[in-house]
Amino acid sequence: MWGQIAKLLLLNLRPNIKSISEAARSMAENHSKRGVLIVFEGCDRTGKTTQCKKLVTQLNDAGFAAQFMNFPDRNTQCGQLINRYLTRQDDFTDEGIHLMFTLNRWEKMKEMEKLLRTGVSLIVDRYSYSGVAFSAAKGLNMDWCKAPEAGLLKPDLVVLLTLSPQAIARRGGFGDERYEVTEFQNTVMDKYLLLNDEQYWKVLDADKKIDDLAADLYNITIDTIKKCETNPLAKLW
Ligand code: Z5A
Ligand code: MG
Repeated sequence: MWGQIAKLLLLNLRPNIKSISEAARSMAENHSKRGVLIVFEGCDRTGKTTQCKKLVTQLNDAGFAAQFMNFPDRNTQCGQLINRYLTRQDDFTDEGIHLMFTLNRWEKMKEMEKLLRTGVSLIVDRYSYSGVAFSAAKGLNMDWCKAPEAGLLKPDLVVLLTLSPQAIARRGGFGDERYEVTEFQNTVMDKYLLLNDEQYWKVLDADKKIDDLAADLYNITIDTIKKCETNPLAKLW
């Protein structure tokens, strides 16, 4: 008799068990969709900040959760020291300022990971590749420069914006900050190209109308979201 009761109970419960497991699966699927990490790199005046901000607006307007971030983040304690260095109010050794730029990224890692895991895509204006390319352009060893960046979140996509010398000339003069010197910027581009990894980098000529480039970047971003939103987060390098 107890066996029959158990059988009846099981038959009655089966549809519920099925619907519970379906709901759990669908919850897990939704939950496992994370935000994507997209980084913009390139030399001075290639339009990184312009494009990052435009992209975030386009994504938000289309209903995607997305947020702008930039490095150096001059608002943190470490960022304020970096700002004093860039604006020539302070001086540090090349090694010292390199580590400060890196620390500035580590300061933001918990916040970035939390946002990505809750489904917010991050559109980031400069990242570790600026750190390595600028310091290596000053003569520091590239492997030494990469070492303290190891363990930071790895981007799903790096967009390297390039401009020909003629196109740069049409964008007006440099500002007053350190590094805003043509020859140095050329060396930085050589170092960027050494870091280029075709598996997750796209090198794009930025000599286009702002809106045309923004449309291309939006399409690339949507492809990246579709491709990467269920992948686990990865670490550099
Ligand atoms: N640095 C480092 O050494 N180590 C690190 O780890 C990191 C950075 C993270 C400050 O960075 C410096 O720190 C930087 C690298 C170093 N030094 N340099 N060079 P920053 O990001 O604060 O630098 P910035 O002052 O913002 O400059 P920028 O980022 O190079 O500019 P941009 O963002 O690429 O360009 P933009 O501000 O979007 O546009 C520049 C102008 O061009 C502006 O007038 C736009 O209206 C115009 N523009 C933009 N797009 C177009 C198009 N398509 N056509 C025509 N005109 C355009
Ligand atoms: Mg900028």
